[in-house]
Amino acid sequence: MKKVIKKILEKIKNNKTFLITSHMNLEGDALGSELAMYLFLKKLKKKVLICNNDPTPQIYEFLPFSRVIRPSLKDEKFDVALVLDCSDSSRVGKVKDYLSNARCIINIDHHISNTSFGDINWVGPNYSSACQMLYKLFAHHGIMDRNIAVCLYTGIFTDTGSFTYANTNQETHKVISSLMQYEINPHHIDENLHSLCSPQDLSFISKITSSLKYDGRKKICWSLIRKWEDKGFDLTEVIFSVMRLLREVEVFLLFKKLDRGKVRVNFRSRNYVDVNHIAQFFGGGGHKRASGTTIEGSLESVERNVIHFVKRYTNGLKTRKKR
Ligand SMILES: [Mn+2]
Repeated sequence: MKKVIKKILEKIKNNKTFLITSHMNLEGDALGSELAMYLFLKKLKKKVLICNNDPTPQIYEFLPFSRVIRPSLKDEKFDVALVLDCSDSSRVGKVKDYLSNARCIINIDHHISNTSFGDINWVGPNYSSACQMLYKLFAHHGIMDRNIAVCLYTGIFTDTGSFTYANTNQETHKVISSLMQYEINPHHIDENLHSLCSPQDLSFISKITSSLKYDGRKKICWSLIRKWEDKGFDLTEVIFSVMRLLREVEVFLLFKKLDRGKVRVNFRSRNYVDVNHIAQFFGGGGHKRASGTTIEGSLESVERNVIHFVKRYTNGLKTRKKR
């Protein structure tokens, strides 16, 4: 057993009260890992609370026990805070205030940009998802049931783009195969996650995808969004999945205008470009193939600076020709 896994299991064994949290802008891996950890600790008869900065998006309400997640806490004290799928302690938002109520912070994450902010840090950039890391942790303990399996499946499913991204490997499928023993229903999970748009949502998406900017020579595709609409689902992923249909594009970007003169930039790459590296240059981070950052400035100036920088990475890049 890895030393750090042993350390985490010991900390869990020797303590009673736990706080679980994750990053802002919740998605499948954040919520899946939180709820799986909650159920695991409950099985060990621990006192557990989950608290998040943001409300749970509607599409994830099907996850077992999603209703236990709290928007705030009183002045509860905790032995241990578990921060999951979160690269940086500032990304937990207002929950950061409660982290100091814990005597020990355990940081379990797969972002390559993780800042190792915990007292115990298990950072595994080779894992597809935080959920795949938790599978390993729970397996050492021999604890698994259907509800935990549904949560872990959902996190792995969403973070691998339905098992299609480059972070999907043999180990990922082995874990999924083992989770399938618990009679989870992949079709039901997929339906909850992907049958989600109203006709208005679809026209918003089509507005964005019909005004894409595209630099074929530089293998870059991007979109400027002046009025971002928060939906009950992860619209960013939906738009990227449409953009990915473009052949011979390597880097995909979304520029979203936020309040107070800020712009959120999301990056995705297909095969070669390290977008974690690019996002880190602009003060953000994430993974090699998916990352993001928030930059101050007008939409146009941020677009100009970022695209100029991205071109350094795609210049002269030969992408695979369509056969
Ligand atoms: Mn993740």
